[in-house]
This record gives sequence, structure tokens and C-alpha cells, in this order.
Amino acid sequence: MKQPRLIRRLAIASMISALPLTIGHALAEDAGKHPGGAEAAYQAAGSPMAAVDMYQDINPKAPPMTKAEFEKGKQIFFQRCAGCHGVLRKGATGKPLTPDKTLPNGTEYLKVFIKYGSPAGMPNWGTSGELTDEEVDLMARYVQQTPPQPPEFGMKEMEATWKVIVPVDQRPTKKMNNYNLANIFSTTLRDAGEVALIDGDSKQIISVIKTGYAVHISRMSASGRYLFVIGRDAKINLIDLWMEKPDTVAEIRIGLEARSVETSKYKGFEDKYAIAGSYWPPQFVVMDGDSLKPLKIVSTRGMTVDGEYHPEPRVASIVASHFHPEFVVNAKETGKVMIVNYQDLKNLKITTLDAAKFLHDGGFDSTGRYFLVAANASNKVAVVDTKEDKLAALVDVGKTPHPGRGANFVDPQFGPVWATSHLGDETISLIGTDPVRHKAQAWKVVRTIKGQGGGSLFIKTNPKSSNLWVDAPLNPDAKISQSIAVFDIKHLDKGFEVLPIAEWAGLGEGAKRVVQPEYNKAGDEVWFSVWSAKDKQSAIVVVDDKTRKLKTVIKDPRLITPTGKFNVNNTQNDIY
Ligand code: DHE
Repeated sequence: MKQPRLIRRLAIASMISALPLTIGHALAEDAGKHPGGAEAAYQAAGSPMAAVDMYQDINPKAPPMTKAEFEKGKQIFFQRCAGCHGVLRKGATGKPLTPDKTLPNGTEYLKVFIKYGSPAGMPNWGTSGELTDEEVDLMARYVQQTPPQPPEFGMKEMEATWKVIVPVDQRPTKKMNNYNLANIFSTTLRDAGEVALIDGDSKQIISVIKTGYAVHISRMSASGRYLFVIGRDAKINLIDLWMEKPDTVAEIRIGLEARSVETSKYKGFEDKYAIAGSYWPPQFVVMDGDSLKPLKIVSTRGMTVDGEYHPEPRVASIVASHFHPEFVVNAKETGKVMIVNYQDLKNLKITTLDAAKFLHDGGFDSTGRYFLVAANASNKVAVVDTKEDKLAALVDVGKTPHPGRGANFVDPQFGPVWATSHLGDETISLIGTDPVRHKAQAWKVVRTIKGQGGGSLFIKTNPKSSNLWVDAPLNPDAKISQSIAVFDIKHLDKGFEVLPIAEWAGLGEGAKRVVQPEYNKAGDEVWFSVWSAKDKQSAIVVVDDKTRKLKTVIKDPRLITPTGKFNVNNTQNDIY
């Protein structure tokens, strides 16, 4: 007999609620609590838009909400839900939650769904203890209201936030410090909204610089002088490494929420332009490279590769071409790659390639010609030929690829490859990248190897190394999330060795997720973040690449939630 829908849901929900839960605290310790697993927790990392003023449009058909309840619902939505369901609730990797879908379901049905989650990936917000019953009830009513729209952010708003702290003509004309700039690591201190500049030679912190909210990535200018840091609140800090004590010389907000920044690297345009992409509003902006003066804004709203209109295609990764004066801009929800020629900003030329939906992060192959970008929820990697400005291939890989920049090395059997690990399974896909001498292998998965488990975010090697490092910080098993798997590239079939990085850090309690391997300039050390919650001690563990033995642990009360580490030389020259 067919069960009524609600009963079926309740049965599924009770099964789900019986799943084992792991320790909890912020994103760093969230992943295992959700039935949707690491992926859902990772995407629900919190949006700075919770605090943005938005208009409450009273929908007479929706259950009533006071202004205070609506505000609270909005806050919870942007902190927990917008990453998957979209700012406008029209759906992204999660389902649409617009009133035409939610009103027919009604409050009681929605409460069950929010409380217990679903096998399709919706976290169990109630039973995990993240939301109280009152909050679940509030959210069930909130998602039936008309979605409030955050404000736009155009030239006027950008200019109002733009500050040149040290004008270009008052900056040093040569390097004024004795640091070995090429071996500095710009280290994200995520929850402190800061970066620590760490001297890779002495392992000492040179300085800690205030940046945007939940700071996200660092990128280097082509010359290696300017460091660009972007926060999730779309604030960019331009840091001059030539100063006696490197510090911010200009800053700007380019939107309300963002993740990516890059600088022009083509010959003749070194350090000339910067570009940043935002999640909201969905757009990118080209700026002066030494002052951040905003010059040109382009919206990404438009049709997906399937021919459906999308109102908020978020800008994911951006890289600078080495073959043309161009930026490669990846729009997540539309699956389009926009190749933006910055030679003539007034008569802007953009070549748009149809790749696959949910473009996220990626890196170049070893020649710097091909950009390989994960279309994560499509389980594909798109290969962009930056010389011909064409899509070279779409490659099927494992479940939810997440390469960071990926890893380039020579497979003993198949020649040059670029590799990605996955959030959704334990595999590592090796894709052939040499269409000239290894034509049969080019843009195919030539080998799939197995790592410790799913929940991997970053994979890394170095041209001078024969080690391949694979993290799994979002794996629900603490043994896996707190260690690293290392393969010998020359003997991939022999499996991996596990190094207990978090144990080596010698910290007390905490999530201690081991995240993002990064090499030093010489390519003989690998640095790992041991990432705990804001109120717990974290560390950076430095491993000798040759011996795979512990070299140093960097511990300092200022190292709050370290995650990404960006070695100046490797970031400047796209070495990974
Ligand atoms: Fe990232 C890169 C988006 C969560 C650490 N992250 C990127 C890029 C994008 C992105 C689009 C590529 C930028 C580029 O190359 O121009 N990240 C997102 C999200 O939308 C997501 C899933 C959820 C969110 O709300 O932000 C998210 N990211 C995280 C984290 O939780 C991580 C692990 C820890 C942190 O610091 O927040 C994290 N992301 C990183 C790092 C990189 C990155 C370290 C750069 C890797 C590199 O080697 O270049």
C-alpha cells in the first residue's frame, strides 16, 4: 500500500536521525553532522549577507511573521542555506525554495524537512542541534515568504568603499626589507578576518594584517610585489611586499559577497590590472592593479549551458592567461567560462565557452596553456585552451571534484597528467594533459587511484618532488580528517602512506582538520594547516618532502583558524 507522503518523509527522517553524529562546532567541525555529509556542510559555510538590510515584502498567502522574526529568518537563511539554495532562493546546488514551491507544501511539511533533512543532501538542521524547534518553525514560515532581494552594488557603491592608503607615488621604489619575498606564505586566518605573512625561511610571523570577513584567498601580482587578499564580504586588501613592514596600501569592496581575485600576467601587462568576481551581485570588476580603482563592471546574469535563465550566476575561480591579455572567469550556476580580453576595456571583448554547470575551482596544466576547472556538482572537469580560447574537453571524473589548483606531474605510464581529488568519494582522477606526445591519453582519465576517503579538498605536488599529497579535511572520520595521504608518483599502484599531521602538531582538543598542503619555494618542504575552531588552538605543520618526517610545528596564539597558505613564488608562477 502506498504511504501518504508525509509519513514516508517521517520514516526517512527517523532513519536519518539515527545516523551517527560527530562533534560539532562551526564549519570546521560541522561536516559529519549532516546526512548530506561534508558537501552540504562545506557549502553552508555562512554568508556575510545575513547582516545586509533587505525589504520585507508581505505575502498575504504566507504564514504571518513579525519584522523581528523575518530578520532572524533572513539571518539564519544567509548563514546556513544560501550557499546551496541561492541568495534569491531560486536554487543552485540545492533545490529552489520560492513560494510557488514552498506554499503548497505548508509549514508542517517544511518543518519535518528542515528538522530531519533528506537523503538528497539537505542537512538535518533540527536533529543535529544546529537549530532549535522554534528556529525550525521560524524557517518553515520564512521560506514561504517572498524572498528578499539584497541590493545591487555598482560603480558608485564600489567607489564609496575604495581607499588608497598609500598613494602609488609615495610607495617605495625598491624593496625596503630583508625578507626573502619569494618564500613568504600568505596564510588565511579565516575566522579572525586576517592574513598572517609567514617567513618561509625562519618560520616566523612577519605580520598579521586585518582583512575582510572570513577571508578566503590570496593571489600574487605578476612581479611578485603586490599581494591581493579577498574576504567573503568582497573586501580586497592590496598589500605591498616592498614596504619595510608589508602592509595594506589600498582597499575596496566590490560587492556584498565574493570569493575570487586575480591579477594580469600577460607580457606587457604585468601588475597592470586586477580582477575580482562576486557571488552577490553576480558580476566581476576589472580594477587598476596598483590602486584598485574600479574600471569596468560586467554582470554574469544570463542563460545556463542548458538554456535556462539564471538570475544569480556566482563568479567562482578566475585565472590570468599567459597566452593573451585575458582573464578566464568561471560562472558557477550557468556553467559558462568567460574569457575577458583586458586590452581595451571600453570595447570589451569576451569569448564565452559553454562548459558544464557548477564551475568551481581549478588550475593550469604544467605548460600553463590549459586551465582545468571542476564543474563540481556535475562530476566533470572542463578543460579550457587559453591559447585557442576554446573548450578542449569535458572530462567525467569522480563524485564532486575539488582540486584546489590540482597537481601536475608525469605519470610513469601515461605521461603528463593533472590530478584532482573529490569531496564525494575517495578517488583521485588523473587526466592526461599532453595532446601532442600523448594524444591518445589527452583529456581522458588515464588512471584512478584510491585515497583515504571522501571529503578531500586539496591535492598538491611540486615539479621538484615525487610525492603527491591528498587531504580529506571534511571526512567524518577524525582519523582521516586529521591526517594526510601521500603517494609516491613513481609507484602510484603501491598505495599511500598516512602521516598523522594533527598528532604531530601536539594540540589539545579540537577538530584539528588537516587542510591544504602547500610547498615552499625550494619544493623541499610541505606545509599543512591544522584547522580547529576559533576558540581552540590551531597550528601549521611543516614536513620534509624527501624524508616525509616532521620538520617544524608553527604554533602561535595569533594563528586563529589557519586554512589556505599561499607561497609567493608558487602563487605568482602558478606552480602546483
Ligand atoms: Fe573556498 C578557493 C569558493 C569554502 C578554502 N573557494 C576557492 C575558489 C572558490 C571557492 C570559487 C576558487 C578561487 C579562485 O581560484 O579564484 N569555498 C568556496 C565556496 O563557495 C565554499 C564552498 C563555501 C563558502 O561559503 O565559502 C568555500 N573554501 C571553503 C572553506 O571552507 C575552506 C576549506 C576554508 C576557508 O578558508 O574558508 C576554503 N578555497 C579555499 C582555499 C582556496 C579556495 C584555500 C584556494 C586554493 C588554492 O590553492 O588556490
